Amino acid sequence: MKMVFRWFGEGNDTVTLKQIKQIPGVEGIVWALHDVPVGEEWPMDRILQVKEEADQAGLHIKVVESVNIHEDIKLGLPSRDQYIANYIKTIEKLAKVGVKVICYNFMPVFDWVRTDLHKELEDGSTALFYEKDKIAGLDLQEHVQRINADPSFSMPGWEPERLARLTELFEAYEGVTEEQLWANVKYFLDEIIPVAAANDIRMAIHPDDPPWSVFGLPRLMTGQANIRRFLALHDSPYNGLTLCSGSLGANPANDIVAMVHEFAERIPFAHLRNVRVYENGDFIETSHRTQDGTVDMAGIVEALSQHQYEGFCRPDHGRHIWDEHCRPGYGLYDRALGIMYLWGLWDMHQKQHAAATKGADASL
Ligand code: DNO
Ligand code: MN
Repeated sequence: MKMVFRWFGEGNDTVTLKQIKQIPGVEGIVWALHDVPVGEEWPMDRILQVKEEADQAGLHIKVVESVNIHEDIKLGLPSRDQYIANYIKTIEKLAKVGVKVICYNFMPVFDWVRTDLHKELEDGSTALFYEKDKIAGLDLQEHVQRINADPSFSMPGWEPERLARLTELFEAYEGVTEEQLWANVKYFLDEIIPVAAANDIRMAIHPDDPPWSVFGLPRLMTGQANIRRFLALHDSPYNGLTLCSGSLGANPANDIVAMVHEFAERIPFAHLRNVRVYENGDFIETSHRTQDGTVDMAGIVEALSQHQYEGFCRPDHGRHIWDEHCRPGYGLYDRALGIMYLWGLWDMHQKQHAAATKGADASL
């Protein structure tokens, strides 16, 4: 397991590269050019600038999250070919600087959805919160106005230009069924996966967050059966999954340990975090410890260890603790604590595995 840490870039993140380097076992950053409009080709000089900064800090840039997918690709519009051509050029450039994994998602209109970015937990820390009924009864237009008035309601991944076009987008998605979305993702993969393979970059789709349909929009990456179907669209190691335990874990019916066992070879990247799901379907992002939420974190790390997982892993989101002011979900402290918990679980299993292997060797 290779530990990496998401970093939003100089001037765009409260955490510094120096701090990241001091978290035990972190070898690289998870990065993106967040200000390049979705669909455009990433400029090489900007890519090189991030490489230079990371090099100086002693961190690598092998994992990118995300090269976002233009809405026209998801909608299957004729203009998608141009956006796919741009995507291919970006893949080729990223390969030149040593990128090995590209995380992306195929969620219509929205990336992750929450109703409160600073919900207080019992210990006085705050975390991202999702109230199921609120979303089910949400007036979308009102919510857009709320974000326009106070951008802190927005999220990384909710690109401003996307929000501005919201009404238009909703009209465009009218009548787009789940099956059409499957056809559109297949079209994208048919073009992209051969390029990714030629450039030795593993594409890693992120599950939908939350893993069910929101605002009546179709969603694909919601559970084990659909992930299986997705991976079978291109049976190649370059067509992979970002195993996000927090996203998938928001639906308690998802057995993430079983997913690790089934998909291990196809997981180049894992997001490991916990959530607590309440009986009414609401959920909150808790600390990483198994007992603090409803996701079997210990079981997931054990399963990864059983498969001798060699992919990348990041602690994903954390709570806001110790009065830290940071991007919602992306503070230093709780994510660093999460990393130490993940290492603790991992090292224990690896040590047991090494002892068992040695024992087996000795008895030969
Ligand atoms: C994930 C979130 C998302 C994620 C994208 C991946 O854990 O932070 O914004 O980065 O869905 O494309
Ligand atoms: Mn995630």
